[in-house]
Amino acid sequence: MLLSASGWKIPLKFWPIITRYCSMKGEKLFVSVMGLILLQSSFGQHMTEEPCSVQILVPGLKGDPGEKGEKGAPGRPGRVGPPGEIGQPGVKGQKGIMGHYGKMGPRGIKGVKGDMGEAGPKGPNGEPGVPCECTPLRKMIGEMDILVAQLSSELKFIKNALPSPAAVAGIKETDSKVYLLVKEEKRYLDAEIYCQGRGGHLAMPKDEGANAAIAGYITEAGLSRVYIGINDLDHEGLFAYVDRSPMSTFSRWRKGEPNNAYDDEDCVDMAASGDWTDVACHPTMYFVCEFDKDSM
Ligand SMILES: [Ca+2]
Ligand SMILES: [Ca+2]
Repeated sequence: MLLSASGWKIPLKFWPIITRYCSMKGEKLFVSVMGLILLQSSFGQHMTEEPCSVQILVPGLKGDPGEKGEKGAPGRPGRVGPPGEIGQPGVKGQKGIMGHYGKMGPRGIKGVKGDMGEAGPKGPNGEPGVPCECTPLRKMIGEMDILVAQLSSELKFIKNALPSPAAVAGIKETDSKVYLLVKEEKRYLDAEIYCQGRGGHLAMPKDEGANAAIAGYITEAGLSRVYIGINDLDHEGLFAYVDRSPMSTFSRWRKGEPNNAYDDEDCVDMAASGDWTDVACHPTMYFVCEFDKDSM
């Protein structure tokens, strides 16, 4: 609203903005209210002289309320609120479907060796051998096989018969027997057990040749007498060999023997001379074992 300023007193609350329009300079100036007060005293006499007019802009009375405006645009999002409280655990869901197979894992440790498989099919025949003059060689090999077999059996016997070298005075043999003088004092029955444990018996001389061989053995060993395999343990006065074979016609009783002295002589020893004597069975003495060559 444009109002003339001459003679008007303007309340402070309506201090206006004064705009002076100057036609000469063609410019618009804004002057403060304080300037307006000064103008009030001199404005009347200058109005006719200056080609300017001053107009004061003053807010008018409050108008009628306008029509309601249109709804504005949505406001900006508010600030982020504080974290909420921890919720209650939910109900366990149902098991899901099986996933895809994973990657192959690392190689495992070596397993236990399996059982032996069945024998495979028979292979093809080999190429025919080259002919040679093999007859002499075969004969030699055959003879060597026999020698090896004999050595093996003798070695087996020695291993079985010799408990310790000091206990044995070597071996003696005839065409069919091997005799072993054992320098280890034993009672008669223990001596027989010893001989049986090595595949033989106490020596059983059944002819002069065998008796002489055993006697020579005793003599060479420097002994006076040894147990041999003859006794009358089953029937008093009826002597037999320790393998229960009967006495033959051969015997070498010392003169006056057997006499069953003290009614306690059921076993037999042989002297270095080859003579036999019936003696008690419980004293300990050396003895001679015999072994059949056929069974060795
Ligand atoms: Ca007797
Ligand atoms: Ca006697």
